[in-house]
Amino acid sequence: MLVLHDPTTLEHKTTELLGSKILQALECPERLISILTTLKGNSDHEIQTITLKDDSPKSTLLHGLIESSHKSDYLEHIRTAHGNWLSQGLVDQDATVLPECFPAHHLFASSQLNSKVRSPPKDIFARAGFYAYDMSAGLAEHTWSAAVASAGLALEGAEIVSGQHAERKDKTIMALCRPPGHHCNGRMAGGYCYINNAVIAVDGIRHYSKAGSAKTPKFVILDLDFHHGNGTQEYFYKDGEVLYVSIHGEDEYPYYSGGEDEKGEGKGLNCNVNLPLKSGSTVDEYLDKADLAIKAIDSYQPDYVIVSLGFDTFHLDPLGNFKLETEDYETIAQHFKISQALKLLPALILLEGGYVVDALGPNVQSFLKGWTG
Ligand code: SP5
Ligand code: ZN
Repeated sequence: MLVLHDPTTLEHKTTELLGSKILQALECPERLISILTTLKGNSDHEIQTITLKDDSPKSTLLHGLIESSHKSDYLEHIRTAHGNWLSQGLVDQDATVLPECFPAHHLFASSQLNSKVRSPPKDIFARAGFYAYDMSAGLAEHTWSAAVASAGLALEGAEIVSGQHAERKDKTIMALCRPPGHHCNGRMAGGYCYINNAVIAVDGIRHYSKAGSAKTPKFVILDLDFHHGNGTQEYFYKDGEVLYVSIHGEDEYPYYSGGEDEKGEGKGLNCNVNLPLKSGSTVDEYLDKADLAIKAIDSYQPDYVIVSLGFDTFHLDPLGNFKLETEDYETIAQHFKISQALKLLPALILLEGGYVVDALGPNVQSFLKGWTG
């Protein structure tokens, strides 16, 4: 399989609050090194290294897609906050900007105060809390450039799977996105996510497919990260041309979304399928949910498949509580091929989470083996 990587994504390093401790974030560059090392030793895969040149047409397209799907004041914050803190002596060059106060709108009974917590504050510390909803999406020196590069990999994949790339015509691609994207809703960072790569993939394919067929394509986003992709769900909730299907830990982070009763709204009604799975679940329980996902996907009849692929479903993962083993990823990926859509359609696989560094390479390799058959 063609696997896309951009070295710029390795430069992003943050600290986070986890439990009661400030630690090096579990979402670290070594995760990608593990994947690259394993896949380089496997002749079934071709790793293509990409670096987007500033002011190239693709970079301009990428920034356009990011700006049309994410709020401009939010993006400016992600781009500039670390530099602003640094120039005011508030953070060291190699340290992370983290929030200290969040706008908790439910604390205020009156609607006047409620509207205040919805407007960007002037204070530099307050702003860090306004544009994030947790303390796992801090801003470091290279966060913005890495997040753009990560989204750039999703766009490169979109160009290829839509058949509009000059050289490559691959039907299935994995983009080694880092930082991940599925918790970002376009207004706030959270859960290690700053730009939603699945959103860029869909909007990218929409852009490229305009050059091809007249028909507007339908998408399925299959989200297999341990955590519910609240950001992706929110972005497409009223869309209707994107089916979001997620298998994730029940009642786990991000805590306020992921219920079965979240079905989409308006044109998007019934285009959102949450399949929460109990703590301690093994591959057998996982496959039962996969069958429900397949049913929803095949009755929707999509044209493209985006997979938000996380490996925090691994039994040793510090942020998950499923009991999947390395071999299970091959079984699961192979099982999804029962679906006509997943078997036949162009598919773009995007990396999301997965925090056992040494297992990550083998787990990705196992999944790709099952997916390619
Ligand atoms: C992309 C992705 O997988 N993001 C997940 C971020 C989850 N961060 C919060 C996890 C909450 C863990 N709860 C406390 C654990 C103490 N050891
Ligand atoms: Zn996750």
